[in-house]
Amino acid sequence: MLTPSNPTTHTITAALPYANGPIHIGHLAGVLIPADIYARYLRSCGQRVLFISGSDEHGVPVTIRAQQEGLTPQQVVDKYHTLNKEALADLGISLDIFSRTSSAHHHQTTTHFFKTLHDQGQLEAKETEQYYDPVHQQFLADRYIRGTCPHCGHQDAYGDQCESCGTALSPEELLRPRSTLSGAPLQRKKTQHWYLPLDRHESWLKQWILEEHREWKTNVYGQCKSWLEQGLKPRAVTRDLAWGIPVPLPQAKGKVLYVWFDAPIGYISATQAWAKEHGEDWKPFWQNPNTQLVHFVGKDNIVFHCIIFPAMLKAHGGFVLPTNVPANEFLNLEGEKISTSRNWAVWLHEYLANFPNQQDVLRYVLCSSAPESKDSDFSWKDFQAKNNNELVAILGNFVNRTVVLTHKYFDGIVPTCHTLTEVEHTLVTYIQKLPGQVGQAIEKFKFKEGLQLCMDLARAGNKYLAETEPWHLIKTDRERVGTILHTALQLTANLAILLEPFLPFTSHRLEQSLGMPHPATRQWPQAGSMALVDAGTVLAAPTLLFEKITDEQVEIQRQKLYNSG
Ligand code: B3M
Ligand code: ZN
Repeated sequence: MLTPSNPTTHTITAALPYANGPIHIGHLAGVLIPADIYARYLRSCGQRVLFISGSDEHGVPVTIRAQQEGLTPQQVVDKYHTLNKEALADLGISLDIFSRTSSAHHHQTTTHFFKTLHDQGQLEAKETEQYYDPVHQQFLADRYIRGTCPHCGHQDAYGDQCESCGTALSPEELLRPRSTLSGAPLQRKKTQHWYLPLDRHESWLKQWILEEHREWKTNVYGQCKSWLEQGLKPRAVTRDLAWGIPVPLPQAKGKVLYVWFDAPIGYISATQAWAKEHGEDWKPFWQNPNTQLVHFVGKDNIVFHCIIFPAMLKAHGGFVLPTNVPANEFLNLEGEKISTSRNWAVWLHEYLANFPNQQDVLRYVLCSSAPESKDSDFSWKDFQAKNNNELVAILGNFVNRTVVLTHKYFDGIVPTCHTLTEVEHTLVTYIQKLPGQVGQAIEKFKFKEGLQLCMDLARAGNKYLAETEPWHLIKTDRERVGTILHTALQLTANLAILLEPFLPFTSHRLEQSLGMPHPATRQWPQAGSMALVDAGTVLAAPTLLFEKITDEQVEIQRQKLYNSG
């Protein structure tokens, strides 16, 4: 387990959501919530953590949205950046910075990065034929080209990726390519671009990933292996497009850097922006060989974070490479793929408005059904069931009974612990091991398992109360009841620490009701103890941690979804 005595620097990144729409539950379950759990846990262990994300503001998804909404690309990204930044803060995603790639600083950092690669001979210029829309008189970005996926036959695959099977594509691979702007048959026309020669990086990438990172998640390792075994080809890092960072070369007028070139550099520029604001040095987070760099991404981003960005970093020189890229699979919604463009999603800002003060319910449901090793599904019925049968009936019930009984029998003052019996000894042994077990699960990116281990503690608490029956004993053995409630309150205090990475709002409420210091961060090493709350401590008045979600509430959400999607 990580302890404060061996603090390491951890640079944790969450994939930058495109600022072409609001954040939805897919981003949360796949990327932001796992990254937040990991960051909070490491802080609780006394580690040095920088947790960064931001808006990905370039690229064709933004220009398409601008056309649809009748806005400029800048207006679109301003709108969604603000909306998403606030929503993430409301959900308790503990980012140190939520930056943006249209900032002047990001443009400078990226321009400099490109120039360095260019001047070091790490790029190749090549003239090729590209698809051109004769009606609109422009080269077509991959996303403006649609056609049939050669892998799965999906007829609406984009020029850069098939949304149905997740395969990354180039437009030339599409069968029957067509322009989405005009529908006109596409022409081929010559244009010059700059390429990152990935073929030059193939051999060290093979050694680094396939030999030295066998511990990466199987879905990630497998995807990398298949890419590497197919052989890497040069990838264009520039585009004929009006929206983006201009290519800083005199002969490249009208061209911009490819969004997937600038977006990952966004992690670096965000670090620099954070460091400047806090009077710190950014370099240890990227250039110290001991730094642990972990990228949280969805499965469609694996190749960019495991192969292309590392190749860029290596070509530039001086940067650490990711320690791990714990990518998740996809979360579906009511059995169908989430889609921003088809409006089939649960939007975070709407959830926050419809379920005020219930952030942890969403965090709980999305963590416990996260697509960690295979695609998973969110449904409103399941959301209700998990809230009512698990949060209310198990966690809330245990904490509530413990606090209410303490108020009832001891005026809300933590009673003294007297003689422990067998049942308490068993609990003590169990509790001692738990922080290590939950911690290990988190360190292995098995967040679901970690959360379930915490819920098992609440289950154990309920079982303990049911078996010892303090409500009967109170008539005959008040001292014994004191010991039972003292013990149950220690379990509750342990829950406050262990649940903090997962359910920070609940953890905070538990601390408040137990009179524990807040925040429960840097406290992981204290968990496992049965002496977290002193006898004599005055508890706050009992409040309900969770409330039942009604059938009616669920129906409203389902109607909204099915009427809009
Ligand atoms: N915006 C793609 C996505 O949201 C992209 C991630 C960039 S991370 C550098 O799937
Ligand atoms: Zn496909």
